[in-house]
Amino acid sequence: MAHLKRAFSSDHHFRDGRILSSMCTAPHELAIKAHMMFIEANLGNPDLYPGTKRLEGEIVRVLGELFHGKNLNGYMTSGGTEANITALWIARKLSGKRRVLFPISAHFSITKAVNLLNMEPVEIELDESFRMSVDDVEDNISDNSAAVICMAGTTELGVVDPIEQLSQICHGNTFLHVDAAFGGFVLPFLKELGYDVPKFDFQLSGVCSLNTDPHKMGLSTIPSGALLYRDVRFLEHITVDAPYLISNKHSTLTGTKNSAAVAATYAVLMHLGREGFKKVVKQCMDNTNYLASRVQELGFELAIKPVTNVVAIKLANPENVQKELVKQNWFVSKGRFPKCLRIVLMPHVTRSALEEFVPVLESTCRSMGEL
Ligand code: 0PR
Repeated sequence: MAHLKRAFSSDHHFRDGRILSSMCTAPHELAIKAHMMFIEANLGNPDLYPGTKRLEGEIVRVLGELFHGKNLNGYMTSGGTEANITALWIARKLSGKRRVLFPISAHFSITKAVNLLNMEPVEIELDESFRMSVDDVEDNISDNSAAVICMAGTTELGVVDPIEQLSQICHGNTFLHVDAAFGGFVLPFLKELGYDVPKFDFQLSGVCSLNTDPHKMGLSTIPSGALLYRDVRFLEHITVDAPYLISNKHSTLTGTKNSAAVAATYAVLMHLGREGFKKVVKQCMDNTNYLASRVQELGFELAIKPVTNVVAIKLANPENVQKELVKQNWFVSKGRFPKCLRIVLMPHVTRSALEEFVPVLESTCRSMGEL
């Protein structure tokens, strides 16, 4: 225990209020309770855990409704990486083709998936709003394309690709997967709060699958991702025989899997409901708008007007500024397109932490000639 305490105290914690880089956050207290209760559950062997399996089915149903799907299928994953790999695995098997179109703003898990599946990456440029360029997709899509991957909330800027147009291009021909790992628990509630949110989910008929991460804005415990797909037959393509199991079949990438987070996710979904999540997203967006105006008043330029709870400040050399801020125990990250300092306004980031942070950002940037 002494070793553990030492290790724990050298970690950084959300409750310190200084982690401004993460897309994960402190889980809801009920999620922690549920997680502990189901600590030995293993949906890799669902025959032993029919109760946990039922919770997973309920989550898929609730998320299906949230994302305007009808009778969607799906299951819980360890997060966005596993979900993205699985979606591309399905697309590869379904189409028998190798070319994958994805924006240069895609999360690096797509590169991993393309690599693992020995697919051929086709990187698509961004338009002037840093979204996947529809023109570039049209120039590159062909009968040889296995899939198009698009983003509903990019990791770096939180922007949403023009999915309605992509859906029209792909419909009936090419598998379209939406990576809403971050945006899935933001966009539906932003819309309810009156923000202008483009369509991104199963209400678009070309969308074949979508993933979202309860362990990001869903306030669940790690590891919690969800993959939803339109057609139950998709899964047949990745199903293998599992002779040791009562059910005889296995269709998920991981075998034994931490399933406590399934209970945690169920608990938060039921406890907060749409109204609860709306409040969480409102607080995050209020802080986003607050930070955006404070830094603009100081003379910084934003990469974009925030569309989700990410503030991206244009800098000549974000890497050096990041290093200086980290030295002062402020954990920020950086973006590439365009070069910027990236701050994610997650639920653990408080207004008072921002009030402390802004003068540090100002003095650091002044001393480095960035302001
Ligand atoms: N898709 C998107 C859009 C993502 O932003 C991420 C991760 C993934 C997929 C992959 O999800 P998993 O990491 O759950 O497999 N986004 C963050 C990132 O890599 C995760 C993160 C978390 C970053 C904590 C920093 C941090 O401190 O940027």
